[in-house]
Amino acid sequence: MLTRIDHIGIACFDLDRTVEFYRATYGFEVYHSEVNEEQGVREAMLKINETSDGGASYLQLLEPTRPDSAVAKWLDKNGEGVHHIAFGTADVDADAAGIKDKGVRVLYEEPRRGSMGSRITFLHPKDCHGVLTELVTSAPVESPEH
Ligand code: CMX
Ligand code: CO
Repeated sequence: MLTRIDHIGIACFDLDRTVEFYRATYGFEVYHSEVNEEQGVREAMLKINETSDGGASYLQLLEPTRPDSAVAKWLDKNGEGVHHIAFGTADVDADAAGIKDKGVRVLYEEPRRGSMGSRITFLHPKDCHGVLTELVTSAPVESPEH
């Protein structure tokens, strides 16, 4: 069951400048940052609030690390902006299977590694009314590393 908005993914050209915008404008601080080579991103997670399912909602700021990455390709075409939304669930495998049965393309056979040791998969935007949609199960114990 999908129980929260886990994050909104925002593509940017310059992660440090974008982080500074969110800090200076809204007072949001970086909760966690990492490079995910498989996804081709350098990212910062800004925690916005905790949620009633025991998780939290974040903004995920994304800068591409290589030109052939999904985010680089999207930035070339669209410029900066909202790239995807992510719903949180306790069981990404079960939710992805159930959604696949409804005829929506799930992009990965098996969930892959996301931020902070989470397990993630994506639904094709063309099957979701134009919205690239991610499903996330957080790691059992979140251990932020800066
Ligand atoms: N939102 C909405 N539509 C999108 C999109 C997005 N983020 N990315 C691509 N599309 C649309 C394109 O506009 C294009 O539409 P048209 O055919 O009408 O022009 C169509 O989808 C195909 O796009 P493309 O540019 O040819 O790109 P690809 O098909 O090569 O890749 C996708 C699209 C969704 C399969 C790819 O971006 C992907 O695998 N995404 C999942 C991984 C990812 O996004 N990782 C980065 C985030 C990591 C994280 O959150 O941790
Ligand atoms: Co994401």
